Amino acid sequence: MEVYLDNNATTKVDEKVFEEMKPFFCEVYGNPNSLHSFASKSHSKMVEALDYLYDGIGAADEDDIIITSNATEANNWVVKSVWLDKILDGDKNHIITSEVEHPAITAACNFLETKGVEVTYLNVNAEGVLEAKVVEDAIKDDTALVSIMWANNETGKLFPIKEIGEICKAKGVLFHSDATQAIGKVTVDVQDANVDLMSFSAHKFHGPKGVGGLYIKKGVELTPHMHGGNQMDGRRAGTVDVASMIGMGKAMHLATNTMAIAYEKNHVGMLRDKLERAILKLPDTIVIGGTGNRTPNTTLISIKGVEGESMLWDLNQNGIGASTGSACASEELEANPVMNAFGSDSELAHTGIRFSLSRFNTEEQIDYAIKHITDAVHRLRNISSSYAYTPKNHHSEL
Ligand code: C6P
Repeated sequence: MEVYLDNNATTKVDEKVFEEMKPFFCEVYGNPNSLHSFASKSHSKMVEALDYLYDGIGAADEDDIIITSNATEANNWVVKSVWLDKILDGDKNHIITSEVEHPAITAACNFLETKGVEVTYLNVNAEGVLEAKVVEDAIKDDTALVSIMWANNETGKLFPIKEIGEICKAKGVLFHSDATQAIGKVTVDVQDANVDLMSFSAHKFHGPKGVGGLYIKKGVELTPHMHGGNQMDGRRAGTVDVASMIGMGKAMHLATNTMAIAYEKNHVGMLRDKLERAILKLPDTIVIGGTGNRTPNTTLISIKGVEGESMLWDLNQNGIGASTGSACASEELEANPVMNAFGSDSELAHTGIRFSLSRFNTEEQIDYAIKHITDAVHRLRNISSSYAYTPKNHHSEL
């Protein structure tokens, strides 16, 4: 059996999404900006896709959603545009973010630091959550941007976006949220949350890879990301990837609708909890950051005495795909910043395994995964030099 439990890295494209995209390669291929019927067929389907995107994130008609290649591009655009508009061409010099953002934010901020910009990387609390008050206290007169993720990719922890949005609005500071791991898992409503800018990637919610978007609230000025033609209101010039955009629209429609069906009826949460409960029955296991306030599909578990990489290898032998953290840091041997945010316990950082589910996982798959995870823990602890079995921790359910 194959069990894919790495859906925070990427998801399977929904067949319905793929079907929707297919005609736009070889049959309907007109440039949507041309003035003939080959073009208008693409164009009308793109309008439908945009409508799905607006509905899915609760955007107002007068707001903008600009198609990008992914969330990384959208995040970089925000950070660098703020530098150009508000720092180089303005009187601000300070950006606030958190220590647990994706590198698409932190690396862009690190780059700005080399240009003399002051960046504050806020700490999360013991549960891995950023408190809104901490953001409020960090805002200064010269703060140009607050960028805080909606949900963390490794722990699944949800951040108080609405409260932070209200604080930023009251203080007149631009507020961006990276919602890459929230869309399709929890309700995301940009108006209710008072966000000015929000990034997302289609492949995290069963859409294609290589396409994403940036929500821009009406009235928010950003230097165009690409200068050129007048596609995307001149904010990101270049012929858009029509098939991918249409796929992303359909995926958003299904994810936000399916959320009502699968997530709200708690199919995904129920399976995640079953998996988690079974692992936690093993001695010396903990959920990093605890079980409160998370996306329903994610759990980050530390299994004492079991090196994360060895566990992944063992599971992979049995057709189970999981990860030790975010996919883009998986070749680095150092403990990543999210794990480090929980303190200096390097064992915790090296024994963390992330399981992230999707609406396509079944109970049969989870039962299979539980069996193989349990076996793997037993095997790896037996050969571990750092984990000594005692009568207390050598439970019979192993
Ligand atoms: N996180 C993970 O395994 P792209 O690659 O641009 O589609 O998505 C980047 C990105 C941005 N923000 C957040 C919160 C993310 O989780 C990701 C992707 C994957 O956790 C791959 S590193």
